[in-house]
Amino acid sequence: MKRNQLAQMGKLLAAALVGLISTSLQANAKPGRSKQLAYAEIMSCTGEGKLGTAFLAEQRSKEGIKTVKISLKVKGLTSGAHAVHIHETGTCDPCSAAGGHFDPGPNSNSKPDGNHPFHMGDLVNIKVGPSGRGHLKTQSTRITLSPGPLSIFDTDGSAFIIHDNKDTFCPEGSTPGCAGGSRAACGIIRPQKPGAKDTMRRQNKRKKTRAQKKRRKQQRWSETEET
Ligand SMILES: [Cu+2]
Repeated sequence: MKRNQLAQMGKLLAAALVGLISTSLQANAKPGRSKQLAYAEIMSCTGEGKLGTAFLAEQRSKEGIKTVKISLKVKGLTSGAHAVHIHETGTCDPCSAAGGHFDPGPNSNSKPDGNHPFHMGDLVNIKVGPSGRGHLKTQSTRITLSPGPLSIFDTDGSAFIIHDNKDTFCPEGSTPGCAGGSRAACGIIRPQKPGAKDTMRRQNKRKKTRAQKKRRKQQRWSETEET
């Protein structure tokens, strides 16, 4: 056998070995531990720049049920409740280009006032305080980040839309515009690079630490008052 042929065979064997190792790693991935992450920068629809950020994390139960946790923070919105949905196209230029509500087939109907509130991308309202700031923490089993029929990373991607008004969850468009009306903000959802730090987890950890510190401080105060 010639030296060239031997080298080529060696390369093929190495490639096959790498493939085998990676398949076996995937097969052994523990449910609940393997996480898909994504994020979105929330931009104003009226030219006021960045208004916030959203983080998404998919977790799989032992039974294989996929849940996507969502944490979305915004500022600069009017006080009150605002509709939040995942819309069907990953573009925000202009905000109307994000299309209707994410609702893949076979019986899809992405019209905001049709099939509402049963679109796969329908979420609960975000509550914005008098300061214009709001934080939404929610989860959905209607969508996935990983590949599949409900993946928001389909061929044209997906985007968050925050509306000017609240979603009244009217069934089947019984009142036009009841899904939130005009669009206030938009954020293209992008996959977070593998190996990126889980920002949502870090945020929650920071929040827990702050709450613990506050509790300890309160305890110290009450102890001082008692003595
Ligand atoms: Cu919407």
